[in-house]
This record gives sequence, structure tokens and C-alpha cells, in this order.
Amino acid sequence: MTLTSTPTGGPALTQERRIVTAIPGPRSEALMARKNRAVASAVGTTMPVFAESAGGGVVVDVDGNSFIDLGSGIAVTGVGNSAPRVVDAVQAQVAAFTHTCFMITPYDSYVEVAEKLNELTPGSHEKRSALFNSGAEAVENAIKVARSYTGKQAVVAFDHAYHGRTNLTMALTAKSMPYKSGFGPFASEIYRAPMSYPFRDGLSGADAAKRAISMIEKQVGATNLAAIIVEPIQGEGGFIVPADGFLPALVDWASTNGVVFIADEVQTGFARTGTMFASEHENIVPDIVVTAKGIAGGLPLSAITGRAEILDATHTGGLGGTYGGNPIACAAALAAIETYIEDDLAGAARRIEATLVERFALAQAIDPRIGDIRGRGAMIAVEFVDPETNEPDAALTSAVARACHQAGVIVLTCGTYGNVIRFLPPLSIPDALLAEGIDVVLTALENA
Ligand code: PLZ
Repeated sequence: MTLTSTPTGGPALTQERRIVTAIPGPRSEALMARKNRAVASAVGTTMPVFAESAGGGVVVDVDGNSFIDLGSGIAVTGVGNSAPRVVDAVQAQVAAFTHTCFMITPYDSYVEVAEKLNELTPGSHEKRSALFNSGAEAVENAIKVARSYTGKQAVVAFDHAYHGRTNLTMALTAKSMPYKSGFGPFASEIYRAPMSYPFRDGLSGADAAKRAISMIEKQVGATNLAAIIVEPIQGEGGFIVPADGFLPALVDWASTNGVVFIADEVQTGFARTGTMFASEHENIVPDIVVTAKGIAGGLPLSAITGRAEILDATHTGGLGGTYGGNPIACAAALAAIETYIEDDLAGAARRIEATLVERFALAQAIDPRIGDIRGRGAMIAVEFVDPETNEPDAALTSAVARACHQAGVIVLTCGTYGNVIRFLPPLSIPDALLAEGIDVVLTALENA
């Protein structure tokens, strides 16, 4: 079945999986040779093919192969690639002005993005926002604000956490290879607490929170602690959904101890998990929410949004940056946010969840290598294990992923142990394409 339009429109790309050359094809191969001569080898690529166009639920490469996109460029193109509203907004803005620097000559779209974020993030309290470029930069600014508000320095992050690749965020990120190895020294006053990981620790949310809080009280002390930062569902760490009650217990402890609770919703935000923000699943109200990725339909933009008294505690001029809240990115964000709401993409994410979970649960019933299926909305993962020992099976995981890439499906892996395949389709993916993508993954697993 082929479709030429998508729920959100998208460019008129035929919505089909189509392999017309070897993977990679000759043009991609030639470009990869140029890349290897021109680009630092430390910058790797998941796929061996170069993109030419994308939209709806497909990425088309330079040889004319059309891939089913189950990755959204790491959870960015929730509205789809080149979503029509985003394209129109960007084209209009780029023709009006490209940059003035908000700190020099401000413009209304920055203010409107802040207003929208203040309205959409959890909690009805008075809020403020500030805009930046990348997820890591926003995380750094959330920490700066928390320190300046509390007058304290320590920050607690969790096992399996991912918060970025800049110096402070490397310190917050848990995994050494490939993110930190050889790049120290890292920022000081960062402490790591145990995460709730129900598949591997078997603890209730309350018990996992007790374990984390006890470590924090004994090893750090609330009097020294500025902030706790946590991803409501851990992304790079393996789509780990903490047990019910874990996050609310941390929020309660933070608020009674004068500690700023920061939710890193960079990967989970903007309808991805079936609600606008993942914090909503557990009814938690973070003091600061960090957003990026899905916010602007593919343009680089990030934000911190939080309690007015916290964000306004920093001296004027203390936050900023040349490009933070760039007008083109802001125009894209307003169009993307309108699309998430008007097209009910949270509902689309919940339908994607139902399809993925149903199909993989059927497979799990006959294949014990599928240890766990977890996640929410269009953020679902499968953890592969050795059925005898429950030990992570990274070799199987990468074999399945590679087979999918060869067969025309973009899938991403993740996890501290490298044994998780994660599904992050654009919320605009047509149902038939999602179903076919899952078929390909299951066939790859059968053959592996
Ligand atoms: N916080 C929760 O998921 C980015 C990184 C991929 P930037 N995740 C994808 C890679 O290998 O670099 C991420 C995230 C969470 C922060 C970040 C950082 O966002 O926009 O990549 O800086």
C-alpha cells in the first residue's frame, strides 16, 4: 500500500519502503568516502546512507531508496520532516529577518514561544522561560539557575542518565563510552544516585525512591544540594520508565528540602509519550522543565521553563547567548506547537504505542530473547536478553538493527548495556508504514 499524503500533510513523498540499490547505494558510498576524508572520524553515523528528502514517515536517500523512519532524527521530527506549517513559518521568517540577537533587538516570536511553554508545561503557577540552542545548553542553564536561586552547588543525577556532551552535561551523563571517555576532567559537585529500573531492580517506586533519597542524604546532604535532575523516562539510557511513585516521591522530597527539581524532557517532550510532557503521566510538577528536540520541527531550539521566583532570581544579563531563541527557530517552534495541538499528535502517539506494544507482546510470547517491552506513547523500546541468564544481549541488538537498516527501516539502539532497540517514529507516520516497519524488525529478529 502506498500513500502520498500524511496526517500532517508533509511533502508529497510517496509513503513507502523502497529499496532500489544495494545499501549503501553508489552515491551514498561516494559521499561516505568524502565524509571520511573531510569530517572528523569521531562523528559517527548510524545509517550508511545520505539523506536527500524526508516527510511523513519516510527518509529518502541520495540513491532513491526510501526508508521507513522509526527514529525521527532522535525524537526531533515529531510533527514529521518539513511539516507544512513549519515550512511556511520558516520561509516567511527567513525572508523577514534571520537574526538580530534577542539580547540586542528583541522580537515577538521569542516572547510567544515563552508564553506557550509557560502555558503548556505542567502546573498552573506563574512561570518564566528562557531559550537556547541545544538540549545540553538548556540543561546547563537549568543548573545555573538552580544554583543561583538556592545559593547551593551540588547536583544529583541518576544512573543511566543522559543530559548531553558539553562539559557540565558530560558530568551529568552516566555512560563513559562513547560520551565521556578521555574527555575529563569533568565539572565538580555532581553526584549520582540509583535510578528506578523495574526490569532490573524489581523495586517498587517507593522503595527505589527511598534508596535514592537515602544515598542523597548520606552522601550529599540537602543543605548542599541545589538540584535533582532526572529524565521522566530515560532516553539514551534505555527508555527506562521508573516504577510508579518514584518521581512523585523525589519531587516531594525536593520541595520539602529546598532543592530544585529539574525534569529533563528533552527527549520525552512535545506529545512524544502520549501527553504533551511525560511528567504528566505521574502528575508531577517540576520546578524547571528542560525542552529541546521536538520543540521546533527540526530547527535547533531549546528552553528552560520554571517557577517565576526561580528563573527571576538570576541577575539580569546572567543568561543568554548569541543565537538563543533565534527567530527562525522560534517561528518553527510556534508552527510545530500549533501542529502538535491542532493535529492531536499526543493521540497519534498513543495509537502508535498501542500498535507497537501489541505487536511486540505477541512476539515476546514466543521469543524469550525479548526481555522487556516498555515506554510510553511513541517512545517504546524492546530490551534483548539471554533467556537463560537475563544478561543483556548487545550483539543480538546490533545484528537486528543492522538487518533493519539493510531492509529499509531506520531503527536506533540505546541503553547502558547497548541491548535496547528504541522506536521513536514521527507522530505523522501513516499506520500502514508503522505496521510494515514492525514486520521488518520482527523478521530481522527471527533471522538473527
Ligand atoms: N537530554 C534527555 O536525550 C539528547 C543525543 C544523541 P542535545 N539525546 C540525543 C547523541 O549521541 O548526541 C539529549 C537527551 C536528553 C539532553 C540531551 C542533549 O540534547 O540537543 O543533543 O544537546
